[in-house]
Amino acid sequence: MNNSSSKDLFEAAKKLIPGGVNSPVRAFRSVGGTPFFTEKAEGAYLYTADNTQLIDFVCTWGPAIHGHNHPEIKEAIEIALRKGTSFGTPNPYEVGMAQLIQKIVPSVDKVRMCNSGTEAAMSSIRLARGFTKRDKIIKFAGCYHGHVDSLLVQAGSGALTLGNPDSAGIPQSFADETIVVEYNNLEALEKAFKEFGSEIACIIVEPYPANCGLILPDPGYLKALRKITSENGSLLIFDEVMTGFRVALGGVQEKEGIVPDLTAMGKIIGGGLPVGAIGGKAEIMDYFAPDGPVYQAGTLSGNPLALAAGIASLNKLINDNPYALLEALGQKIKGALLDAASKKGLALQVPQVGSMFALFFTDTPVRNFNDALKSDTESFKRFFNQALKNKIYLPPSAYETCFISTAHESSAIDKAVEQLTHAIETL
Ligand code: KE4
Repeated sequence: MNNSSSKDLFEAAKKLIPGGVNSPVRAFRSVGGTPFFTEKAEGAYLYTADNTQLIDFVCTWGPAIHGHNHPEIKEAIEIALRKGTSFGTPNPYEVGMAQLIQKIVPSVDKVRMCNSGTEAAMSSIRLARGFTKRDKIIKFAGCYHGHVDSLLVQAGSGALTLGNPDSAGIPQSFADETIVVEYNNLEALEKAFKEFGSEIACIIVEPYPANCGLILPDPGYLKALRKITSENGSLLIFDEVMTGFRVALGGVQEKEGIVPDLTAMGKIIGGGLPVGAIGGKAEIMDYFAPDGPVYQAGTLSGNPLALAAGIASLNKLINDNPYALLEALGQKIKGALLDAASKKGLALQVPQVGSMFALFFTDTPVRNFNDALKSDTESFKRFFNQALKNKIYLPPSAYETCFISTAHESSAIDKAVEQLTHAIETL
């Protein structure tokens, strides 16, 4: 299929791969059109099978914080590759990675590596249940923690509901153990603990929900999650698969000064290769087999290539400390979008923190998933497609978050500001 167009590749893919994609969001279903196929990625750019160069604000959904195909990460992989791809035994990279995460993430004494954010979330709730000997878990409407049966559970209409499966193939009995609460709604959370407190093993939360667009916590909200879990003997799990090492070196927990009991991690710590990790307090982590009774395993967990790439990525973050730059780039994009929208009299919210931002076409601030659902997704679809025509690639869904890399700093950010402004003007 070399030198084939995206259209031909997609036709072939649809005959062999469900929906023609290996992850649903890539199918462009909510924005229409045919997804482009990427042949190569470098810095802030994707190069498609149609010989188009796009400025990329997806950054492979988070890992590419230094831009795509960074030479230092590539070199680390090449050095590891010379020694082999996988051993199935402990290897020195696992110690190196665990030392780095323990040094960087405030709440982490010990780390268990796995191969995806889904596995990290799944294993962390199993660990919480094993440690507390309780079955119920609380998640928040709009938060996504990977395709874990007990977390693919949607809220009902209320601010607090017992879960309903959010996918076919999930028994109601699995969803029955999941309580879904509205984010930023303390009253609903207190009600859940009043009703189920002694049964609740954990809260799992994206501290900055970024899978329903981007939602930021009310002042004091995250501290309240810490307080109510401690008071009820439940664990607080931060799912920092996206925010970890991105909004600050130590993630949201460093930025907000909160110490969760467990943290699910992924993306950046794999430098673009498959990775996930669970980190937390030693007394809890030691419940994982082989020391403890909670089973968790993986053939490729701690893979030397993925960890070599992740270690290089983390060391670069430690050495370069790019967070002020990433914040400035995020604010530049946010300011340009809001200026263009206000000149056009268009209702637009652009929540932004560091190198993460999202767009809600609505005139009211978005504080929870219900607010997000009220935003105008048709306008987002038109904006997405106009931006793509202007060679800017945004996440192909109104309920995702955009990512900026340090590689955007040079000409890419100015070009993107110009083209995104133009896209708003044409709406
Ligand atoms: P993975 O299993 O996809 O590595 O991670 C699951 C996951 C867990 N927790 C959070 C907070 C996440 O954002 C994710 C995955 N993020 C999506 C982007 N919204 C991945 C993109 C996709 O599904 O293709």
